[in-house]
Amino acid sequence: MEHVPIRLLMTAVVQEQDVDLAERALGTLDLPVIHLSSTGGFLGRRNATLLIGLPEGMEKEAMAALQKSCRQRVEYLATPLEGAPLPIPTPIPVTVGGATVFTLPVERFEEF
Ligand code: 2BA
Repeated sequence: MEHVPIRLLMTAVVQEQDVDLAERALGTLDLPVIHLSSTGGFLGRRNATLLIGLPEGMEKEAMAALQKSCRQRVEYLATPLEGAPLPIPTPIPVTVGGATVFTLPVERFEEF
C-alpha cells in the first residue's frame, strides 16, 4: 500500500446493523478501515468499533460518510419494576447511535 502520511485516528463505535454501509461509504473515499467487534457497556449489545487512519484534510469527508450510513434506533432495556409484587420487566426505551466518534492526533504512523 502507498505510504500516505496519517494525521488523525478516528475511532467510531457504530451499531452492528450499520457497519457494512459505513465501511462501504468509507471505502468509496479510499480510506482503509480496521473493524473490531465490540460490545456496548450499558446495553450489552454487539456493536463495531472502526479504526480509520486519516490523511490530511479527510476528517469532514469521513464524518459525512459515517453520518449518512449510521442512524439512530430505539432499543428497549428490560428492568424489573421497583416495588412490584412480581418481577415483571418494564421495557425502557433507549436511543442508540448514529455513531460515537473520537478523533485523536497521530504522533507516529508506520507500516512495514
Ligand atoms: P452502550 O454502552 O451499550 O450504550 C447504548 C446506549 O445506551 C447509548 O447510546 C446511550 O443512549 C445509552 N446509555 C449509555 N450509557 C448510559 C447511562 N449511563 N445512562 C443512560 N443511558 C445510557 P450511544 O450514546 O449512542 O452509545 C452507543 C455505544 O457507543 C455505547 O453502547 C458504547 O459502546 C459506545 N459509547 C458511547 N459513549 C461512549 C464513551 N464516552 N466512551 C466509550 N464508548 C462509548
